[in-house]
Amino acid sequence: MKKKVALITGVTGQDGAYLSELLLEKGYEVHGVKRRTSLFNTDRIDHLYQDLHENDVRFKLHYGDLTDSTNIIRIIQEVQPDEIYNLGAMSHVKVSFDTPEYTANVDGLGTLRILEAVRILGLTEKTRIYQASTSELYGLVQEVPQSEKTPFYPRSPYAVAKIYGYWITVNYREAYNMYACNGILFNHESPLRGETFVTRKITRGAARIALGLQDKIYLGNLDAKRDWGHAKDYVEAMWLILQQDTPEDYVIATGITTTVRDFVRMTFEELGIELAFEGEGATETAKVLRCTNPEYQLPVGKEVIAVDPAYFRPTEVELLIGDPTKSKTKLNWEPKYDLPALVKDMIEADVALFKRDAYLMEGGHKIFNYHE
Ligand code: NDP
Ligand code: GDR
Repeated sequence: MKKKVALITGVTGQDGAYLSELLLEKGYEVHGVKRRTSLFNTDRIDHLYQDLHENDVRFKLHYGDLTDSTNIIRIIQEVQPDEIYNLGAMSHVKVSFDTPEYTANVDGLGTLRILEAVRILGLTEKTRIYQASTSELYGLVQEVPQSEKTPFYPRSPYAVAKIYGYWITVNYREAYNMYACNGILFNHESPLRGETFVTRKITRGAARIALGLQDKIYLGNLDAKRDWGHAKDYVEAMWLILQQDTPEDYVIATGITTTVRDFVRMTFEELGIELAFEGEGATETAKVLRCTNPEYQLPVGKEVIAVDPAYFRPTEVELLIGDPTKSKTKLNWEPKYDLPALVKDMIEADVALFKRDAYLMEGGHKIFNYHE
């Protein structure tokens, strides 16, 4: 059978890395779009790299950017993909308030550029397109749990840009009969999660505090509730969405919601550290109540969490909880990781990572750690 060819935008991101692994395991030839950066930014996919001089290279990177139509057209023309996964985005909700126009360009118009390129190149019958839509579209709560039928009410420039991406995908499907689908994915995390998203900020901060490398973690809204899953499970759903007889949109979620505060609690408990929360809003803190892990020397009463209002968002999404009924029944998709398993995976990876830092520091190396 002819090997399938996939093109992934956002290949250097969390999902791009897991999806590349999955597709390579399935025998695909995988092409990724990466941006030119002044330092290497391929840490997450370096283990997949193949020297282009080898035979049968199945993983190839192309320089590109979703803001550049001619570049997108050229790459798609060259690659002639059977499947495109449009994962590239300015994906940080808080940062989108600082860069709203850029976010609209990449996350909104970027989606249009992919769809238009496929149309211009006459590939509408060959190429299937996955659009990385998001639970952020639901924004201000209209109903819970949120399903494919729940109305949208975006609450950030990111979500407004993504809503354009959502609808232009639906429109091209209907107007040009394209196989183009939205995966409305709820938050998904992993050891590869970007360091400034809240889960990773917590797991890496907790690991560093336990190892004596950091004093405390400053966070924003601890009351926000998210439906968190593992990115490994969610990329499987992306692939399934493109393997169906008809193109449709799907919610991908666990159906369970948890506060940021409880994510903090679970992370520290995984390290054998029990926390006591006190105060509320901008004055809330968490201190060590008990530390049962002899490896970590944390005194009782040490403050490890404080709220910094700088992390509050001008408009917040307070509650997300997805209804995955459609994906469970139609795609037969079932996540393998629950939240405790996700927390364990993330904290174990961060402890291992920062033990290496601690070791290097003992040897006299300077390690700088930018944390936001
Ligand atoms: P990441 O932020 O980890 O990765 C984003 C990727 O997009 C990176 O490879 C980044 O490149 C690339 N990118 C950014 N700007 C551009 C641009 N102008 N042109 C081309 N590529 C660009 O995100 P995730 O992997 O977590 O998410 C993947 C997609 O899914 C995103 O579209 C996100 O909005 C969406 N999503 C994510 C969810 C989640 O919980 N993770 C949930 C729902 C949707 P670089 O490495 O150079 O920065
Ligand atoms: P989100 O993820 O905005 O849901 O977008 P993030 O982890 O950034 O925030 C989740 C919730 O935690 C609260 N929060 C903090 N967030 C960050 N980043 N830093 C903090 O210090 C902090 N303290 C509290 C936030 O206010 C928020 O309520 C992610 C991204 O991956 C999007 O691209 C994706 O579309 C959605 O998930 C689904």
